[in-house]
Amino acid sequence: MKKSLRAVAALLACAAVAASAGPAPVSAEEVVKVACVGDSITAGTEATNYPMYLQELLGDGYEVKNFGLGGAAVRHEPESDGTYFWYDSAQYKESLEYDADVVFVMMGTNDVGSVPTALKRYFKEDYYNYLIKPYLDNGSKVVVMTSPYAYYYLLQDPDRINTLIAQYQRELAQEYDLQLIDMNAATADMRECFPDGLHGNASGYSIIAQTVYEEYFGGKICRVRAETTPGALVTAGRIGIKANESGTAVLPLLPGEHEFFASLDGYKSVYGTLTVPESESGSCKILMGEGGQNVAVGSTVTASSESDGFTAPMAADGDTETRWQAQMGDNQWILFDLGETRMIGGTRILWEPAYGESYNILVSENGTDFTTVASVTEGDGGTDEVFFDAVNARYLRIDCIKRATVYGFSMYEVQILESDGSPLRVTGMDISVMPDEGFGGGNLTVTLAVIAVVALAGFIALGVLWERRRKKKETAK
Ligand SMILES: [Ca+2]
Repeated sequence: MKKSLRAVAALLACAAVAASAGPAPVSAEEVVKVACVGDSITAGTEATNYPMYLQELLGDGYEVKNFGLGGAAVRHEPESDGTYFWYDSAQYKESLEYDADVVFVMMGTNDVGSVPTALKRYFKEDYYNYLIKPYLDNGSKVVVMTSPYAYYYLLQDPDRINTLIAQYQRELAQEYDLQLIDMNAATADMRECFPDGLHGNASGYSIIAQTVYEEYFGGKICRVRAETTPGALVTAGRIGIKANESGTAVLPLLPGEHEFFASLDGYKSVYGTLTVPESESGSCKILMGEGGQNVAVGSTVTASSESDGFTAPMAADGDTETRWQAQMGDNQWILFDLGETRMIGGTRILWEPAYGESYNILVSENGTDFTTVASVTEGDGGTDEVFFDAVNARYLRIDCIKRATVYGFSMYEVQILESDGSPLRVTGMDISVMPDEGFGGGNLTVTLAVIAVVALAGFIALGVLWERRRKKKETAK
């Protein structure tokens, strides 16, 4: 970083830090050095780890370094060859030499294998004498963090981390008068953010970084309560939380705009922009009507052609292993007769690798006069979800126009999604989070019901754009 920029940033940092418990930079010319010490949970991966996100949050004026080492533990005991795995490690030495202003220590998860009597004997003592004291002697401030909530551990009962280890970590901070960040509490009830039970995904690590940012650096985090359907995955930026049994998902979010996506129950979803205000907490309500059930199974299915015994009804038998296959060639169709008129709002096509690049979806009430409700021109196979304005229809036909491969069009399954008139997918929504009186704050509540119907063309364009942006982001990490 250039010196002039650094000076300005450090001044700003000074102001931010002064209001919290953070350290004052030695001079305006210097950046605040932050060391993150810990095990594989701190190390993360190159693509995603919490120190990286913390750096992003703090910005210029701060330098955050990751000293995480997989397998590192608190216990100060030599291995059979006389070396100390963590205490002899390059990470530990470099973290001391780094001479940080503040050191965040999140260690202890790997000590869970120690028997309770041994843990009791060494945990706090070794933690202080060998892990913390050298940093304090260096003049660094040390912040102790409890281990993130453990949901699964291959060889151990994960609850021992959440009870025993976390308790020792809390006691340690208290006994030695060190600031504590209770990461265990901050990461409870978010199983989906810790896929292997211990390590975070982008969401989990973002939450860890945000917790440090909020609790130590005084950063502003708003807790957004989304009310939706139980089990729905609600995603804003990198944070993704599943709604609980009551349909509530609480997302810790930075103020500002976030790309928003909520998959409500596997059929219905919402894309949009979520605007989070500068308040402690707030809520948004994401409501979609009933509907979305697949009504195609058991319908009468015919097609322009079949081949090799892969018949048309196999595309709607409810079995994702069986499939319809047309004879080789473009311009084929498959027709579903639901037996009675239903209100439908979308289809989900599960393509076999021989997928269609372009196709139209048409509906009819009488089987003679068909109306095109959707056109897909750049299909990429896999699962295609195509939503349209709710329409009454007994028949649905897919006109397969152009193949993506030399083989005949082939579909494992076509799901026809029922609608109650409300859209199965809403996109381009602006969702505002408002301060919520009844939820953790003391402010006003405004909830927003998602009721907008978006034109089909708009959906396809935005939906595809959003997906692309997301993919681009993923690969850019
Ligand atoms: Ca099938």
